[in-house]
Amino acid sequence: MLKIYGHPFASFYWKAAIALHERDVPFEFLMVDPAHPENSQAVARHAPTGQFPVLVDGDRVVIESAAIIEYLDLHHGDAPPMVPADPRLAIEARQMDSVFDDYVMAPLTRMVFSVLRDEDKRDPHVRGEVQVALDKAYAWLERWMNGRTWAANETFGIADIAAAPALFYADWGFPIPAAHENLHAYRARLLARPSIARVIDEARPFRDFFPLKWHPSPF
Ligand SMILES: N[C@@H](CCC(=O)N[C@@H](CS)C(=O)NCC(=O)O)C(=O)O
Repeated sequence: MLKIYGHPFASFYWKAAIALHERDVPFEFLMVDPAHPENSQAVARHAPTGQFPVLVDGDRVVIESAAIIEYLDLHHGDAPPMVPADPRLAIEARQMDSVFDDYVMAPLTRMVFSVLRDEDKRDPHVRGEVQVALDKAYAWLERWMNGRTWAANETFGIADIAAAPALFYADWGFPIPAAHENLHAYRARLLARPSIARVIDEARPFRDFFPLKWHPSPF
């Protein structure tokens, strides 16, 4: 059986888990936390900075959420691929996966790391810079989602998988402005999808981990 290292609250683990659920692939979940040092040691061996998700399929180890999703498309489950088989369509899917990872998740992660520092070591400029970055990303995505149901090729896929944790957590820390109706409607569509509702549910017991507590929890 496939093994996957991760943590139920971790956004990039969500990406792999959503793809597994979409493809109805059974897997063994290996929790990366202080109670399971052997799992942390395994991800430290497999991934450059010990980051997860890490997928183990027999002798094959795959790291990086997007690569894991593409690996699952090829080797596990028989749902439509999360990255379209047509390379012309795959461009838009990969483009939007990167947009959500790099311009939504990355600024939010920067804020999280800043807050996790000791108070006297925090950079006071980070919150404003992250707000500016997310304002730009939200405005761009509001235009992009105009007339679209899903983020790429009008088919649920890797772009929406990346969007789910990015928009879920970013909106918690830095609420999407109410005027961005397309983006709000898209986020609601994502959260209603069974594979995504499931990872949100599995993360619920860990909601106190979220360090940007200036807004109420959406759980
Ligand atoms: N580019 C990686 C990012 C993975 C990542 O940042 N994972 C987080 C959890 S969601 C992590 O492992 N954080 C702990 C660490 O970096 O030590 C991917 O797409 O899988």
